[in-house]
Amino acid sequence: MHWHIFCTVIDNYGDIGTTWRLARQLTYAHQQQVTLFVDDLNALAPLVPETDTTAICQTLHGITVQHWISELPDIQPAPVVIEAFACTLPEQYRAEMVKNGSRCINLEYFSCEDWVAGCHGLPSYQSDGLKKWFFFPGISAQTGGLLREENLLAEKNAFCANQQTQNVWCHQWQIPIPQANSLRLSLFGYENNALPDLLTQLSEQPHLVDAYCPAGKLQSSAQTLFPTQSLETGKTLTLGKLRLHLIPFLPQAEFDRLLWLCDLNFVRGEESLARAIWAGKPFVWHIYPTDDDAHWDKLTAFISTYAMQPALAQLNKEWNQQVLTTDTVDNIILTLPKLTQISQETTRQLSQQNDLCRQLINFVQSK
Ligand code: TRH
Repeated sequence: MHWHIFCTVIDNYGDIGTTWRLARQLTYAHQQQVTLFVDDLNALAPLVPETDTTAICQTLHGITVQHWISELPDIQPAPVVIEAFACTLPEQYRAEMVKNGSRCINLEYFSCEDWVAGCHGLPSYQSDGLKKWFFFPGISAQTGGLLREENLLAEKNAFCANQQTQNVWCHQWQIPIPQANSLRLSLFGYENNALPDLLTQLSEQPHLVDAYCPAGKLQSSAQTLFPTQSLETGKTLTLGKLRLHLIPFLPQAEFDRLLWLCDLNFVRGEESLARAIWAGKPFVWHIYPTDDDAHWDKLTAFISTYAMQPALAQLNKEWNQQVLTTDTVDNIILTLPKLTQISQETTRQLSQQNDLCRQLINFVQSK
């Protein structure tokens, strides 16, 4: 079956990150033919370094990527069209969809709020007769699941069990090999005023800490701790027992391994959150903040649905408030083995559900 996926990049990497991952899964795991229409190739390039940001149309990893800048070339709509995150389809194309009887899915943002289960899978009636449905990612059985590659957990287990593989991988991606028995953290996030406190509290722990911060917004928040240093990718900064590694932004296909390498993962947005869930390690989610503060409801709903342990829930809240209390980090460190065990078990349980791509295909076939 042929699929067209439309994505407008609002900000950051979440929109393109999700649609690119979906395109890959449809192509590789389900042998579907996919064209991804995206309006900003510069957002795709860090995730897929082979991207030619000047090409109108290119094939990347078996997926046709069409730069959606203005008028689309004269193309027939596919039988299934994914309108990611309620982006607006081109008028002419939409009219053709109605004529052809294409099915349109509005792939929505991940959320665990109560109303989502009631809206997932509902038809969205259109005055021009377009056949359209809502599809919501989620972690409850009443929602559409999360994207998860078929062999993801097996790959993760193999990586985590093999020190040599980890070292080779670190070397390949310019990531300093963690010190023996250190506590390892990944730090992906938006700017955050709590970062200096977090790093200071970690540096005062009795054991060594390796913190990996990929190039991006959060790196700049470390500046107040290192006022005389320039924060360049590739550098390692030292504070007491802590080493802060400013590492390159990785291709999307490698990002999981950073999470697998670490004991505690800080992520942001919905796409990296899903990856942190599959990593089976305790994590802290810096949710994308909205002007109307709706993100707090979303965060609270997630913490409750995921049944996050209190110490971890506390750190999640404080990280989003950007103020840490003194014993929050201590509580995490003290309970880390237990938190890890629980995270692994939750991941195992969630992986019993069909992943989003499988659920989406089943849904489309049922229509
Ligand atoms: O980039 P984000 O902040 O995207 C956000 C959210 O999706 C939010 O909901 C949306 O409304 C807003 O943008 C406009 O966070 P997210 O969703 O986690 O996407 C990050 C992607 O970047 C994800 O696919 C993982 C990937 N990534 C890499 O590929 N390499 C890296 O080194 C890192 C750190 C991330």
